[in-house]
Amino acid sequence: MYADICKMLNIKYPIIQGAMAWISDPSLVSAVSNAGGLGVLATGHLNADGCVKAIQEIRERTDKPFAVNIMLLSQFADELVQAVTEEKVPVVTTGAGSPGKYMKAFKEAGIKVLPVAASVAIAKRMEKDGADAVIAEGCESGGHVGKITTMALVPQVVDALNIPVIAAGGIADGRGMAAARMLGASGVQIGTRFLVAEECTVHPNYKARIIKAKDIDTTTTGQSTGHPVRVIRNKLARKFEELEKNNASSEELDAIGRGALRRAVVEGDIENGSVMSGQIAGLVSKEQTAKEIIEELFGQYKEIMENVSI
Ligand code: TUI
Repeated sequence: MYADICKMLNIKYPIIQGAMAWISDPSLVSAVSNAGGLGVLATGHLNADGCVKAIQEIRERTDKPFAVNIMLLSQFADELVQAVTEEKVPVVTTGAGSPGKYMKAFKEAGIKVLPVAASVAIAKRMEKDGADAVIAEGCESGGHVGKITTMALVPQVVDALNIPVIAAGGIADGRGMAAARMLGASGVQIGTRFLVAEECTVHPNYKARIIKAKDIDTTTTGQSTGHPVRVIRNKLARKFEELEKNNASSEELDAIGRGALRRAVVEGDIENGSVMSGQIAGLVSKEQTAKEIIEELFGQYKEIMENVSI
């Protein structure tokens, strides 16, 4: 039930903002939390010092609960975990790996842990390791993705687990929220729609590209490296595709990928940078405040639920 996750996380709406490296900073996180959702700080681009500074800034901007995401492929994962446990943040989400070895430290600090899982087997392992809820993320999502769609993944994870499941991937309006609820989800995680929030500090070129995007504009690169990433198709993505077709080594691909997200997010180079985006970008049509986004989403969701018939 959506109400249960609100109670567990002490938030007004069952809407969690997806962590986006370089993008979900204290400005976006505090805006989402102040609007009654759960803002999530991305730390994929930060070390422990940067993370602690960002947590302090969030706390200056909001007294509402927020989360910190630990991207487990980060070279700083160990020190980031230490930082969030010392700071005793209310909630941690994790991505791109299993947080098992950190679970004890999170629990001892009284932190609620919501790992992202992209398959049933990994979701089950996370429940066993002590997760409070699992975020089931379908391959419609932007960034690092698994192989299964949200529609197929969420009900299978719901049936396999006894803890709440948050649906993620391909959700950007009240219809998506209602659909997730029908699949048995206890809440939703939304990234792409919050990319165009007024409080989101991503480069204006990036926002404009998301707003312009059509349904078929994303692709996944890096399949051959074992870390597929969903991005808007551009010059960089085409270069990746070409190299992968020619069996380039993962070192070569990594070298091209390095710094690419920063190039798009900070410098606004949306042709040669990595413009990570979910497939739902085609539905995202205008810039709004985080509060407007959340209230519109929940308003649409409520209207659907009140008028639903067989
Ligand atoms: O983590 C994400 N999305 C991301 S992270 C990111 S930064 C990045 N940049 C370049 C290359 C790679 C990453 C951009 N987007 N989403 C959560 C997510 N987690 N999706 C899938 C998973 C996942 C995958 C494997 C979770 C657990 C897992 O476990 C593997 C295992 O064996 O335990």
